[in-house]
Amino acid sequence: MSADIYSLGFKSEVFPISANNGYGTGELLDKLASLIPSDSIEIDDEIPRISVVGKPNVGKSSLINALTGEERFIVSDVSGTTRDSADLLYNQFGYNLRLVDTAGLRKMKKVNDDLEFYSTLRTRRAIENSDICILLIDAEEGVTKQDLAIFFEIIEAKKAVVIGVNKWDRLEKSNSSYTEVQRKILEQIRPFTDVDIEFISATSKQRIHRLLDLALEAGENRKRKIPTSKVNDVLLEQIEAYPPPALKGKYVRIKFVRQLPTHSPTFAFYCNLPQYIKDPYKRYLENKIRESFKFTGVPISLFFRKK
Ligand SMILES: Nc1nc2c(ncn2[C@@H]2O[C@H](COP(=O)(O)OP(=O)(O)OP(=O)(O)O)[C@@H](O)[C@H]2O)c(=O)[nH]1
Ligand SMILES: [Mg+2]
Repeated sequence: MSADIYSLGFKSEVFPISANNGYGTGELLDKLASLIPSDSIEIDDEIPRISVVGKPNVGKSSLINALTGEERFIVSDVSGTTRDSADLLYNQFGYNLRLVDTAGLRKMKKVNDDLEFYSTLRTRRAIENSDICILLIDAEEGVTKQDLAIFFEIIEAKKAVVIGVNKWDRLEKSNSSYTEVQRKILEQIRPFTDVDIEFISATSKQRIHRLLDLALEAGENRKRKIPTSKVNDVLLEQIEAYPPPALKGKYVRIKFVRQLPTHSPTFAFYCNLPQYIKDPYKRYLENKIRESFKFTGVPISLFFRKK
């Protein structure tokens, strides 16, 4: 090996390492990384990863097949057809993203056989591993408990989300259908209602690209970073207009706000008595952030620190 390296004209460097305690391995890895030409590494990070999630039989595999125009994933009437997550690179029509088909997530109570237990775990992992989730719900059934459980799982994982109401072709529509169905969904997903909803049909391909565009937009919103000066300009004014209520005769003063450099939007509020800021006021601040900046489809975290 070393003879080959010399014959290729490489200069060698010696790195003392220990495989037992890891001594020196960091330096070795740094050196190796520096030797790999950067254009030979695929920067996977920049390709958004979109998982299609939802309960069994809602049309997840159908949606991905409709987008790709291929019968790549098995579609059937039998609930639980997809047992494992599978992803593909989607680069048609100018898109460049990863699409992940997942197993229908059931309520834990119903998960009784091993196979299903594992597909549930894998779906959870698919959510964890994605940037954006398309939550499909069934137009005829509306939002069920199962849908809500998945929705809150996405929110908990701090992923971007958009809701697709699938099998829209099956509904008798009146003019008020859209707004009526939308209103009901928003009612059910409270308090996090800053989410886009699109009505689609995977079988007739109706509005499926519109749904994908909204998903990508939510992904962009998740990456949004607001400059500190702007955050302070906007929020300190709102805070002054409606300050946190005094507690036990003590005034709570928020002095400074900034967005932290995290993967999903996180804001830190620096104040004299962080523990005195209660949930209703936190909701007020979150609403003001949402009104002032575009974070549709994205959970926001707020932290209160002493300063
Ligand atoms: N009418 C109508 N039927 C649909 C639509 N999308 C899917 N279906 C049907 O719904 C059934 C389930 O579709 P799948 O794509 O297998 O659903 P899935 O969510 O992948 O299901 P699992 O893998 O079992 O979780 C199939 O019979 C599809 O033909 C739609 O937009 N309209
Ligand atoms: Mg499937």
